[in-house]
Amino acid sequence: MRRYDILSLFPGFFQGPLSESILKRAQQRGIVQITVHDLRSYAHDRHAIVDDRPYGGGAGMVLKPEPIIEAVTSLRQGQETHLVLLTPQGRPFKQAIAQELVEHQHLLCVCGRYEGFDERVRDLLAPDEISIGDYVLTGGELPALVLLDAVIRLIPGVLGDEDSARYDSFVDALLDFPHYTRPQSIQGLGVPDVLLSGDHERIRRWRRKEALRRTKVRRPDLLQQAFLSKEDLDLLGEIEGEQGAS
Ligand code: 9D3
Repeated sequence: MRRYDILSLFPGFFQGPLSESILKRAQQRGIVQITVHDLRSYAHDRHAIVDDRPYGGGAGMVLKPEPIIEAVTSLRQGQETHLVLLTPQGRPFKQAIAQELVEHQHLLCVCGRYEGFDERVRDLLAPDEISIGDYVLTGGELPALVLLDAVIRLIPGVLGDEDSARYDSFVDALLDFPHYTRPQSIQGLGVPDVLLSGDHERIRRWRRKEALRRTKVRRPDLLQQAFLSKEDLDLLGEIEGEQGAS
């Protein structure tokens, strides 16, 4: 069983997300154990103070190093523990990092708050520092949930067979093709004929083409990195030849 520990000043943040759907099921089935720890319980002074004013002055508070070092030392399991610090200065989270992290049996995710960590936490604990993107949040709690959601769904047995099979061939290289379900007509909008044809080879080719079209229009950066087959290049040629393809 893989273990995921979360260290946070706001343990209540996690109760909802961990008690729903796939993350809940993974815990119930004993595939993962997720435990949330209150950073404040590792502060031993009378008022359980976890933050303090920055040396050199300036706005905001800095997380004191001792509670974090104590908590990490206490929660660490030998060499097995991979320590993740969620901070805006971390390496940008990607699917490739989720695939890397799922190989660890024990992750300890430490969520920052206020202006962040005392620099000596980095010096002493050499954490894997991760950011989830270039926008400003109020702390590392939502990033920890994002990271764990992305990692846990990769564990064999967590998703249903139908879900998981779809993902092992491609590492989400392209954007998804358009999906349709019933009704066949809504407010005058129908469903592409090819999807009603029953011709599985035509459907497969159409879906691949529309995935390529979307990726080209919305995420040309992804198309640059994608491994494209001869068929993909043919389909992109067709798209190029169409009106308004640009
Ligand atoms: C406005 C304060 N910022 C001054 C440059 C620093 C700052 C400190 C702490 C900004 C945000 C935060 C809280 N964010 C996180 O702890 C965080 C985060 C994020 O904000 N965006 C993306 N990924 C992450 S991971 C942790």
